[in-house]
Amino acid sequence: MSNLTDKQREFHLQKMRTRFNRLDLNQDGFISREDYELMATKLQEYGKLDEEKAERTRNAITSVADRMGLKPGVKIPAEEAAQKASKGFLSMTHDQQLASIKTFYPIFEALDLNNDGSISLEEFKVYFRIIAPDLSDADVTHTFNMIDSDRNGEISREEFMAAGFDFVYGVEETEISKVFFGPLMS
Ligand SMILES: [Ca+2]
Ligand SMILES: [Ca+2]
Ligand SMILES: [Ca+2]
Repeated sequence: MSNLTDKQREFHLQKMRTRFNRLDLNQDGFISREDYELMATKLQEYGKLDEEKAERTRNAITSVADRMGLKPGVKIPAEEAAQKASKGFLSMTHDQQLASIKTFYPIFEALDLNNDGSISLEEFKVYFRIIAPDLSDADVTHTFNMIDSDRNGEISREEFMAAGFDFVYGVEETEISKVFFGPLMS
């Protein structure tokens, strides 16, 4: 992806900024393991998970932190994380991008609170209450509807992967890209 315009690169960076701003759950300006642990704790609490699911969720979420090299004590400024992620994702070949899709699986598993294979609106609201507590119900529902591309009221694994793929790798200003992590931040 070397022939991208400045506008496309800037749009992609804006998405990554939004992503890390949302994932900086303790809002200290840094991305660290603590943010991911807080995510697991809040999913357990808000999602009223039983012990087994809570444990699986924590493992899934911390595997994401592990993949990012976030060992205990490591802190990356959110802006640096966004710049690095944008550069890294945009320099991958299409085959590398497709192969990396499986890294989204643990997130999907974690958001499917009742393990029925899809994410309901209620489950999605639990997640957004954690990453974007400032958003209105209507905004969250809009994001949900954008990801639920066949509009059957449930987000399937395939729909989640497709939306995540557009958000993480896409450079076009699609609506899904603009709302996947809530409205874009600059
Ligand atoms: Ca943080
Ligand atoms: Ca579910
Ligand atoms: Ca659907």
